[in-house]
Amino acid sequence: MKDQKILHLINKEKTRQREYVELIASENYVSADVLEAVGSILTNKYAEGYPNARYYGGCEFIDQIEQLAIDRLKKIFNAKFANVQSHSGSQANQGAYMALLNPGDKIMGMSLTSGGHLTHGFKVSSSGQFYQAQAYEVDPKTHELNYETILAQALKFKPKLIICGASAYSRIIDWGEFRKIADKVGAYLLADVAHIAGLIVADQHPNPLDFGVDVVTSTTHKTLRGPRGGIILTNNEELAKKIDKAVFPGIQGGPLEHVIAAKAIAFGEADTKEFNQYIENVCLNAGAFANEFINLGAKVITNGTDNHLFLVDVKTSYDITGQRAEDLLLRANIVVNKNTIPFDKLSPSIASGVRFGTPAMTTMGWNQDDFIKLTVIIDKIFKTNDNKFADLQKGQVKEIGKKYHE
Ligand code: DSN
Repeated sequence: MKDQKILHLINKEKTRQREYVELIASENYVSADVLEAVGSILTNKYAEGYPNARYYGGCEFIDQIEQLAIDRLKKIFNAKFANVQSHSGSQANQGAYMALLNPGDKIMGMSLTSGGHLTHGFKVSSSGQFYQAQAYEVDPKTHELNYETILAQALKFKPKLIICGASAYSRIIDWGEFRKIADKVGAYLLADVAHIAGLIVADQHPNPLDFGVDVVTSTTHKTLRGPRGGIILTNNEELAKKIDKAVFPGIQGGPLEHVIAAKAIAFGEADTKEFNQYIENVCLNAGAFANEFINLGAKVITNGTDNHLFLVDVKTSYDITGQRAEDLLLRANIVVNKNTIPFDKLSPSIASGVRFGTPAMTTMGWNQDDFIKLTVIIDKIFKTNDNKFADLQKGQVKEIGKKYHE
């Protein structure tokens, strides 16, 4: 690379990614093939439109690449229709909303503090500004979804769209219950499976398409372990046509075909026994990780996890904020994100919780034993709440991951 400034920074980031323990639940390490496709000459090509119906010449090979991505995605999700052009998960949601709604329509999604996403109707997001949004919460006692109270709220609010799916919810989502609620109020149902897409593909979480969910959106870079990007799926032909129109030309121009090629590769990788085993390990590791926190006396939201992530209430458990916890762990080469917990009194920029996830370190080969050892160190760091002590834990943290770097 000729640009020495950028090269220098990329190399610094490469070292950071190798030396830090990555526990951000939405991050992962992609394969060399995915990386190669993202950095390929496909980035040179404009291809507005869809395979065999483009607004630019010379799309012969691009068409085949995008069609492969579509076909592979349909196969792994057992879906009838797929759009692979969304640049991100947020744009997948934006595209799906444009296909299903008119400005001003009512939508209902999970609140940010209960574990929902900004694009599920939060006030600062376009989803909260273009549509009349009302948030549902998790149950105040169990912190799990309470389908009865969501139904009662939906009957009152009468949304045109109900959004299910989350960014920080550690339990199985019952798509069937959501379908019943949507049917009772005559609403469309959208499942945003960005976090659990890999689990669905590997049969570790039910597939919303098996329960009649109208539209499924996702990112491709979390548990699915592909490049950064978005996708939209449906089994409804009419909706599929509307979705294609909404994505292009509705909200996007030229698709990122280098990213679409990388998506195709990741979908192929996800269609293997090795990927199923990987996802099983991701979930086993998360279970062991959460249980060790509980054994050490910490408060884990919902008292455990069914998936790849969980939240620790660090305010109640250790009398520190999520921000302080994040800062302390960074000193020990551990990367997490502070996260609000259900009914959090602190703002998202300080937060009372930390979100822990296992997808990235499981890709690096970590097992349950490694996560248990790490929990003991994290627990001590939080209990001690001292910068110097946190700094000193770096060596022990490195020791756990050492065998995977040799
Ligand atoms: N999806 C969010 C996360 O879980 O990190 C980012 O938007």
